[in-house]
Amino acid sequence: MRSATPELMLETSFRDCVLAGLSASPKSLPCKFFYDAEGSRLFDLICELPEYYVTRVELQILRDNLADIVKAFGNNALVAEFGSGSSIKTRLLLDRHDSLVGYVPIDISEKHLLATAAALRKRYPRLPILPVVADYTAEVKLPELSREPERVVVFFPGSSIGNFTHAESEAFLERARRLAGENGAVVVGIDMQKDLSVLLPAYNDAAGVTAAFNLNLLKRINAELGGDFDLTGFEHRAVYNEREGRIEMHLNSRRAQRAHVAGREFAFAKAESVITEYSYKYTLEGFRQTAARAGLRMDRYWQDPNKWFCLAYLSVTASC
Ligand code: AVJ
Repeated sequence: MRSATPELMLETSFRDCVLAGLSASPKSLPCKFFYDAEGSRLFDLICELPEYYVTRVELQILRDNLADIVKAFGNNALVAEFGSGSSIKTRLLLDRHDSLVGYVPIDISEKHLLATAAALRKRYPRLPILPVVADYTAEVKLPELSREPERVVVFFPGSSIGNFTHAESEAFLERARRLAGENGAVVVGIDMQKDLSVLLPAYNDAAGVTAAFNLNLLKRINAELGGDFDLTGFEHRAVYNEREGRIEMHLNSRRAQRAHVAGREFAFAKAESVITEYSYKYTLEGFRQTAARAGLRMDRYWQDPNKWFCLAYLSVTASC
């Protein structure tokens, strides 16, 4: 039997997820498929936008508290990062940490991951860099190490945990806890609830980059799944759902229309919305409770002076 390549498996699941999402009511498309080459390029642009405070503020928290954060990791720690991308934030930590026994970047994009790993090996010749190609929304295993770590730290910056519902976050944190194991820790970036005058522009930027990022999902469906979406027939909308504490990104149909994907037809009413992304915003107490339900104790956290963002250090409490 021939085994499918990861790319083929991803394609199948992209198709299945899109067909399932467009068949549901209300319609939705999964945000994890934003990041093709163009989507990743647009996301990098988002991170540079004056309105998108998230990346900048988290980097500032890391810079301002580096010594403290590194100390919290302890000696001989292994850092495993979910969705490592270019590992920009982690470089700050790796720059300062001689006592790491290894760095395990985990990412779904093999090409990007291996290029990053090669660059990191050049920069940190003595540090074992052990990349793992995996989808962190599923179970992940750590590679064998020559030196046993004293602590496994699962690092998940960027507030991507905000894409998960509270129930999904809890399940995700449980998996992270199992990966970290006894004596381990999970260090996670979370975006805080804040004034809408700050929050809304971050997802409705004046230059329209977020709109392009959102619409790129339809472009990707057209290119990869034989879709025929008219990109001018949909508009980007980002709203804050106060009750759920989340930003919701939608693609709204400007008129009644039909579109085809992989040979199937879908009808859109005028003003009908397709949900493309949730971005949950937390309170400290709310996140503390989610973590606790996953067997993790928020021992400490670091924030910017405005308290817009939070890097939380969660210790494994429950036995694994
Ligand atoms: C990568 C999930 C953290 O929710 O802020 C940015 C994605 N979407 N602008 C976020 C995103 C629109 C981002 N995360």
